[in-house]
Amino acid sequence: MNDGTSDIAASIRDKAPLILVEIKKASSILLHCHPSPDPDSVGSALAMKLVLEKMGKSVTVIAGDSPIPDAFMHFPGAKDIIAKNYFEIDLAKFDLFIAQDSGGLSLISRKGPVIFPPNLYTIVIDHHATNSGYGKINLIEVSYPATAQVLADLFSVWGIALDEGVATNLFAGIYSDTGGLRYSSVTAHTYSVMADLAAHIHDISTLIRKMHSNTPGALRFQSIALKDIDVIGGKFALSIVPYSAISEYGFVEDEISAAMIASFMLSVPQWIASACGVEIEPGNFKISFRSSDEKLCDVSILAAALGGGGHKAASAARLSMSAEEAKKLVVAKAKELYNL
Ligand SMILES: [Mn+2]
Repeated sequence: MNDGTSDIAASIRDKAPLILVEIKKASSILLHCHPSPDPDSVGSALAMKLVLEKMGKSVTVIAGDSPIPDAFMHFPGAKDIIAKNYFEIDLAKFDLFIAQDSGGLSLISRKGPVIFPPNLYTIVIDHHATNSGYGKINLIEVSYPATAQVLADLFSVWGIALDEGVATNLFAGIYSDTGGLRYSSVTAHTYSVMADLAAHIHDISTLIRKMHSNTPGALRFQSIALKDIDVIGGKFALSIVPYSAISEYGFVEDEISAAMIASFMLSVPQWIASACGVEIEPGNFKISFRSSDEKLCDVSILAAALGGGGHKAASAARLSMSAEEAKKLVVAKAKELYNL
């Protein structure tokens, strides 16, 4: 009989006891959210916080470089997140830092060079293939679609009894990082984990409805981003949103999700990959890439070619140039890398 735990990745079984030893030694633990946090970042931080507090630890979650979007404030424990970045806290107060869902030091902060003081033992828990392994212990399971799924299995190996707070945060993280269980990184094991989590959530439909919520501003942004789509070789959809559109409508950060647009464009079956670039400030683009078929089109290669990184099906980069140059560059690189 498959009890659902036999599919837990070997890396998690191997590292779980080592991580637990370090947690038991620690008294004050720091967690963070990555810049432009998504539900996997926030949900993983909050789930870990709730579990560590049950172990009697003092835990601080910092928001990091970006504010926590209002849309995530319903995550259990979200109100306790401290609105500070890595450079605004006294690192001497902590003896353990668990960096989650962050492939590199720039995902801890972009406000300066991230250095871990000697008092701060660092554990990395992540699922990004591009993770350099910058911790003393690195639990990086690249076959998993979300850090929250790594945590769900880690907690299961530790024998932690789930409660609604932990389950809700992990469910939100996995649901979001899989595009609502749509991406190819989703396995039967993911569904098994989600079923376990769902069993502890009393109103699952309300949670899912909240995960799909919009604001009027976000809808307006979507209409603008979807207005002019370039399709390269009939397969690769590209939307570039210039700063003029952002400033004209006065969009706020939560409303302008390049990742959301890139994912949404894949609802057209012929478009197997997509990119959305948003000029968040003049000459500065945040660009997200998505692929519905990572064998035909691995978008981590394109992101890497543009100085970014991520997964085969979901990646991102930053570009410093004009909207015209950004469009030209992405078109040229996509044509070159994918023979479009
Ligand atoms: Mn993630």
